[in-house]
Amino acid sequence: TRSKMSHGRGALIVLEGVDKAGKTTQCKKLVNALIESGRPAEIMRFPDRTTQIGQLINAYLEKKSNLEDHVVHLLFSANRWELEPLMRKKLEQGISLVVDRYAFSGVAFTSAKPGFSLEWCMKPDVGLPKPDLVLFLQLHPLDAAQRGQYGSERYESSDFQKVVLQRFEQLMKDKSLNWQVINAAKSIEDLHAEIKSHSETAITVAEFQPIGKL
Ligand code: DGP
Repeated sequence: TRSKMSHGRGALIVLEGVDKAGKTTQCKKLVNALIESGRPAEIMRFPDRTTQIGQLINAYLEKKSNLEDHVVHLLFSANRWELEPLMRKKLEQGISLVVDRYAFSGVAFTSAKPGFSLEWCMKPDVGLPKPDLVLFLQLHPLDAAQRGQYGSERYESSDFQKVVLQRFEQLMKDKSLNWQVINAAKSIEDLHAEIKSHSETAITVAEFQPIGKL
């Protein structure tokens, strides 16, 4: 494979969006395209259900266990923190990370529950590596519903997802982050082209900048 002469760090690229927006498909396509063009890249996803904490989260999402809402929130955050050293290491090695969900899902999903403020929800993730680019795959709840039934996991109902979308919209007002809102109703290939172009720019910009903190 060809290799671009790159000496700086990798970029942290996050894909966010409501369920069914196409994040996972796009993450895979993006990583493949970046590698193909000589830019080292790896995929990550949160929650990472493979760790011990991830298994607690998985059981909760599959409704095999019930956990108090604050506890769940902190477990999702702990799951990101346990991978923080690895993320930092990869970025410093010049590997760009394409991440399927991050702290913004954490805040949007928990704050969609009654009694949780955005502010409280953001606290546990403060200090995590700051994304160089957050791609928000925007999909109208009606379009999401057309992509078939939601599964049987927790949070998979259109009423809850509507509130989640509102919370994401509040988070996007934070101009200290590089949010790019992408219309996810278009074709997989068109979406991919747009995501790839934003990502290449972000990688170039991030290269010689320090890793930021949330
Ligand atoms: P996924 O594996 O991408 O389908 O995500 C699993 C579900 O968990 C999905 O409905 C979104 C939700 N989720 C992801 N991250 C968090 C988080 O940090 N906190 C909460 N409460 N929910 C989350």
